Amino acid sequence: MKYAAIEKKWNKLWRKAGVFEPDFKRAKKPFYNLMMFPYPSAEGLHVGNMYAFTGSDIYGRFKRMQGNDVFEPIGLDGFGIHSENYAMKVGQHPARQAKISEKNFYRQLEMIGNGFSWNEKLETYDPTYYKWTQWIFVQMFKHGLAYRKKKAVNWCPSCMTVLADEQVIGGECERCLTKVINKDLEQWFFRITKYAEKLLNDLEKIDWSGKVKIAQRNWIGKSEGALIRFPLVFSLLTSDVNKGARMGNVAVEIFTTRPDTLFGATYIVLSPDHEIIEKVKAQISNLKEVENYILDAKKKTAEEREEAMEKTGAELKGIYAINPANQEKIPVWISDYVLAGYGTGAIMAVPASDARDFEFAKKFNLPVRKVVLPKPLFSIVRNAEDLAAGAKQTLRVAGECYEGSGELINSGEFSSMDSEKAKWEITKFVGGKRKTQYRLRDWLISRQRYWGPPIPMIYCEKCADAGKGERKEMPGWYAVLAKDLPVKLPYIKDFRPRGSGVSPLARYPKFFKAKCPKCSSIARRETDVSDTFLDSAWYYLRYIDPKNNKEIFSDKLARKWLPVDMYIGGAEHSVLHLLYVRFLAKVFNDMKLTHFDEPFLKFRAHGLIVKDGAKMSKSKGNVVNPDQFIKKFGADALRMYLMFIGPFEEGGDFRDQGILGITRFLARVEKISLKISKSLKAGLSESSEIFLHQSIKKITEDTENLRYNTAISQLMILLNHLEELPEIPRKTYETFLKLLAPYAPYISEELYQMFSRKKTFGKKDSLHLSVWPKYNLKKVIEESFYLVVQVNGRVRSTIKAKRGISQLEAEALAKKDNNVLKYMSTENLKKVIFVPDKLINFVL
Ligand code: ANZ
Ligand code: ZN
Repeated sequence: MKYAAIEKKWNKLWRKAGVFEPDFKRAKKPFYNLMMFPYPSAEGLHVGNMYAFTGSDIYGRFKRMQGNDVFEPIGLDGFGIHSENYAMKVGQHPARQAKISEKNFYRQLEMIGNGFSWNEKLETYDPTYYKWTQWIFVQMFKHGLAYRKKKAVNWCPSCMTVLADEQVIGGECERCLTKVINKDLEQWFFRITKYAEKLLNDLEKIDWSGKVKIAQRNWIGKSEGALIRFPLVFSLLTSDVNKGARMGNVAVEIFTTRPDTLFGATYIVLSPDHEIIEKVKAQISNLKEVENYILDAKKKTAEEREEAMEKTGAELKGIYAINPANQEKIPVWISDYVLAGYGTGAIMAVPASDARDFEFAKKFNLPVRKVVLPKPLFSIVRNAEDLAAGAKQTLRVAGECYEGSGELINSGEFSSMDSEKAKWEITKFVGGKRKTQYRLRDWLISRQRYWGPPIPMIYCEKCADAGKGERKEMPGWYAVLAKDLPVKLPYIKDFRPRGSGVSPLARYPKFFKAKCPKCSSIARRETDVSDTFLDSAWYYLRYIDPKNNKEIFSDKLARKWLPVDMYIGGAEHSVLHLLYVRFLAKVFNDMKLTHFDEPFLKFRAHGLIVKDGAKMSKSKGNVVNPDQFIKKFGADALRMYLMFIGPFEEGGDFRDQGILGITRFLARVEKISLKISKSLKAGLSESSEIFLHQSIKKITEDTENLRYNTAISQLMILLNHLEELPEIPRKTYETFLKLLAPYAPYISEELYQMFSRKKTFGKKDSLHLSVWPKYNLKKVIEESFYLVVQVNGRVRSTIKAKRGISQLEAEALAKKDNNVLKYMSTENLKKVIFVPDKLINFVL
């Protein structure tokens, strides 16, 4: 077969007939099959992209043949740093490079044989798209979910922009692997933390890959604890150092998950960034040392601080805190193991119950007071081993710190209380507050780069001075009016970032000079652009109505097509994209824009492809370009090979020679078409019929569960079987092609159309809209079995018999068997033992 010619022909015919275009308004069984759209920044679609797309497409084709109106859109996530960095690398302007990449990507995406609905394609850098990205920003602002704040942010010195926490992996920029540093900048944030609890709880109601749910749960990081105030005293104010003097109302609030250990708090520790340090500066007797420590700490990233081998710190001499449980005066330290951005940025240290505090106390010679003892060990001792373990534990408890729960000691009136119970009683006793804390941070949305949607905001200094603004918490700020959207990204020559902390757009007065929407004085447009993750956080909504220029999408279509039925993509997006999409879906639901609050009912993460056992990378030069393989072997062969090398959700190892097995298989599929019976009435033998139905069942179930590799194995076994038949009924061959269709869409269509007498090809004629084969359950269950016949317990024969036969029938069958007859005479038969559907034993 001439693969290239066939593929070209079918791409054309399918598109012309609209085989993969659902009828948006009239569809009866809408099924939204979505795959994460690619960012077209690199040299082109690589085999990893294709792997994911093929797996998603097989599912879509399968669902389509099962009678669903499948919608499988495609587009490009072409705004953002990935694309911009690539453009800079190849010395091209991002806007021009986008057009080049777009062409190349769409060419490749058409080649891989996916049933895309091309009419609905979209690109995030298209002004008709980002008009709505900006519109979303405006809605976020109007609903109080977008705000500005000065913050020490992650700064990538190489990309010269800020990064969201999610984009920093192990202290490095997720894109360029440069070490990330801290920088204080005014930034826009989206208030995702407001949705932390919902994002966490609703994980229960969606059918997603387990590892992604776990990653999201950890990322959100819920902790239940208490806020407790430690008043500060200041020793320089009084001659009696031991007494100290209260400094008005100055107190440090700490967050703890273990208020039960409060009596064991022997010092407190502040993050070096804690704001109270500035306020009490005058009272610190070793200020120089403290300031040096703070300077050093500022240079480190959060990651470095957390992973530091040895604890460091400085005491704020002259200042003490009062432990509110026992009124004890305890030292105040600063240390970078306490993070600024978590809890209150201050902790009470309980070295006897917390390993990090213990380490710190050991190093700086601070007191350790045990307040929790494990519940009496003897009660659980059952054997020598337990006893030994118990003894060991007791020793360790005595020597070091014990982090578990148990019984309180040294805790005043709470001594001997159960520590779990004491948690909230002690909190109450000292006037603390219960507090639920999340690890999740607000989403940093602004980027000081060029290639993105300009943030549609205007700042008016005059209004700001007058305390006026669209939202009272942000004087001077106004959203761009809906009629003025989109704020077009201008074509500027000098688009490169300079690392000055401002966007390249800030160098273009023509862009940023604006009129205040309120007072009409000269105002300044925001020059930052929004994070690419905003572009991709809502694209699935636009796909259903991409040409709508009156609204973001039609509600009617949304009710018909959304939420997405099946979403497939990489697990690396667990906490970035996949969390942002869920967040916005919830916001839209609250704004009454949509009728659902989870965007994807089902999500499956695909595995990764490696090359000869190693990760594919440009530096190793082992990146597989699908183009060459498609040219040489055809798209069908590459699709099937990719799906065959391992379970789709686990990935596999790409070996150049591996594809040959598949090409031979496809050639044999073609070859057996010569054996199709002339007579239309020809049928299969009973046993072949059974085998066919078993195969349909297995391929159906495997495909539904994305076990494509084993479905392909079954196709191969079925082909072997058909090859052995003298003749193949036409219907059987058609069934085979239908089972093959999702996997090898071109060849199966070509062979299927052999039977067509029509001159023109219409939508209804396509194999891909034919009905997926059904299996007959009765046939699937084997109807016969092998009856084991014994004489005096020894096997003398096995005879094929019908399932469910009676003892008498089995006896009759056995007595016809010559070998059995040789060993028995009916006269001295004492007993017959019969096990239905298994065995018969004649005892003589
Ligand atoms: C006293 C204590 C005693 C604590 C004890 C733990 C064990 P999770 O579960 O992660 O929420 N902590 C609070 N704020 C912190 C910050 N900004 N930087 C570093 N550590 C901080 O952890 C909560 C616990 O982590 C809190 O409870 C606090 O230490 C510490 F036996 O308070 B704990
Ligand atoms: Zn104004």
